[in-house]
Amino acid sequence: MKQLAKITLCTAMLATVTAPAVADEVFKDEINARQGYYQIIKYNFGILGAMVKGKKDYDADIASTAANNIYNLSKLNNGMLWPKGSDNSQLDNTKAKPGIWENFADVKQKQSDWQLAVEKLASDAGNDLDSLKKSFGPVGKSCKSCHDDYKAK
Ligand code: ASC
Repeated sequence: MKQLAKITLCTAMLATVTAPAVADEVFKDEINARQGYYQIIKYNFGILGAMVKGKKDYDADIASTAANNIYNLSKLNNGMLWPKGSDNSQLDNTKAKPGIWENFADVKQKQSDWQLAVEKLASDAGNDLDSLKKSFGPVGKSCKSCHDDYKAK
């Protein structure tokens, strides 16, 4: 019995040592959820981008809906989707860099800047194409500033 207990303990310890293979599974729900979140933002932002670039006719209702969708999404509390260690130095299924957790104050600042830009976009997008164009650029720039620093290519 003692021998069995030892074997069991050793097996458990070995499982802990080889845990990185399991890590992908540990944060899978969080990573899937945050990627889905950004996909919905991208879908809505893409509609606005097509209007801004003249690839799609400007439609005030659609523009307003898309911008307000992004605004509402910007208000989600997504803190639970960013567990420490769910980065691309540990995992293959994410482009999130470890710097996110090392410079968290900067990330939060960038997020709140983005929210402000999105709020303006939501109030302007349905007015006319010129208003949409003016407010669209700063949101794209804000997205990019975080991606440049914290999202792998
Ligand atoms: C998009 C998209 C982004 C941002 C960014 C803006 O449409 O998918 O990540 O705009 O490229 O610069």
